[in-house]
Amino acid sequence: MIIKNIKVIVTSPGRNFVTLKIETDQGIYGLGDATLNGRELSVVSYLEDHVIPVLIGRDAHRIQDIWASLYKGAYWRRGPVTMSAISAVDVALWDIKAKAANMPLYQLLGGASRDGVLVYGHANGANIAETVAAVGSYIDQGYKAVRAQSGIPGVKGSYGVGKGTDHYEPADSTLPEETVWSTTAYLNFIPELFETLRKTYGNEIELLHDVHHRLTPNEAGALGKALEPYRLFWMEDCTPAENQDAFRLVREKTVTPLAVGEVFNSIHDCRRLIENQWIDYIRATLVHAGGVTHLRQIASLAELYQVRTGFHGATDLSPVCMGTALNFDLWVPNFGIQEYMKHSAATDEVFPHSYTFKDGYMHPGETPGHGVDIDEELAAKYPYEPKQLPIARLTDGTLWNW
Ligand code: KDG
Ligand code: MG
Repeated sequence: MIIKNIKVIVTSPGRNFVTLKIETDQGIYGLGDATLNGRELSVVSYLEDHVIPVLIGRDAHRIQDIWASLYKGAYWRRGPVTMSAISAVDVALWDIKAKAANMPLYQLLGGASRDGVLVYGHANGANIAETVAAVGSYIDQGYKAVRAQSGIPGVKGSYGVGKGTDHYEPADSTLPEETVWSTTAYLNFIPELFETLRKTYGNEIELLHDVHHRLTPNEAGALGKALEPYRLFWMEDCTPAENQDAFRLVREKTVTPLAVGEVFNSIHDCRRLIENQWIDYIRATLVHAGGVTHLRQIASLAELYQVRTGFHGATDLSPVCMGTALNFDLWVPNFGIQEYMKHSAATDEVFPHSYTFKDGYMHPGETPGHGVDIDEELAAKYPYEPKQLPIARLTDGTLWNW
């Protein structure tokens, strides 16, 4: 099956998405997500200028060889732009292979290991009362796991808190919005949020929290310890992970489960974290960490060390990524949980899909491939809108980790 034509489709139905469409001589096409939030057009250029020309005429079935030639053949390995481009090609090729086999991708990977994919939703509010109410509304919708984020008194633009009644969408300004960070205010506040949540909803609901890289390892260890009575499912991105050894320091101080990896793009970003069992969940995703081919390698390494998957699934990852992730999740032996932030109605219309949600679990559906399509005519009605993610400064003006 020969690759005949490849398109990069940029659309912004409420937020920007980059989609790769690979067409073959047999009429089968595949879609891959190439969205890198706030840096979308750099991936478009990487694909159009450097990747597409070398793929035309290649055998679409040779996924492994194409992966290796894009990874090794560029000489410049890894990095979010390169790996997002490789991921998009890889996912589109797996979509094609599964369509050619006339089976949903999860069947091609080895079949279902479970009946449904446990997902967690995003609850947030300007204060504890609002966040508690938001968690309640997820429980009412059937969710078994909910991430809770709250505005912190005295901290302008706390991470994870929506504006007004809108869902939280961090990349909402042309130039980076400046937010403020106070570790002291945060550490003084957060235990009370989870204490209130446990008092209100009991112990059965799984609760998650994203620190979004803001703490030092020592502070993260202290927070994990303070949260132990509230039995979190995980504490996410508690400290930056460029230095993987930082997690050893956190691990020594707390038994609160640790999740990390949404910004990782390679197995080399998490090898030490996994081999040393410093983390419990790996969050690297199909869209940024090399597609199905590379994530399979990461998940297999993790399985050896009882580290489970917990893929990133924010709204800046398109439905194409979501559909592929759900196929992967249904199969992967060491599955933990999948993040699920509902896309807008406009996004769902541009990307018709077969995945469904019921009673806290999702299923990718039985459509051959990953089960997600694109309405190109509709997509063309939503032109690209330049948007960047915020930055965070300490109260004295020092630039911090957002
Ligand atoms: O593009 C950045 C977002 O995807 C990120 O801020 C969301 O941390 C996030 C999460 O856990 O979904
Ligand atoms: Mg996160």
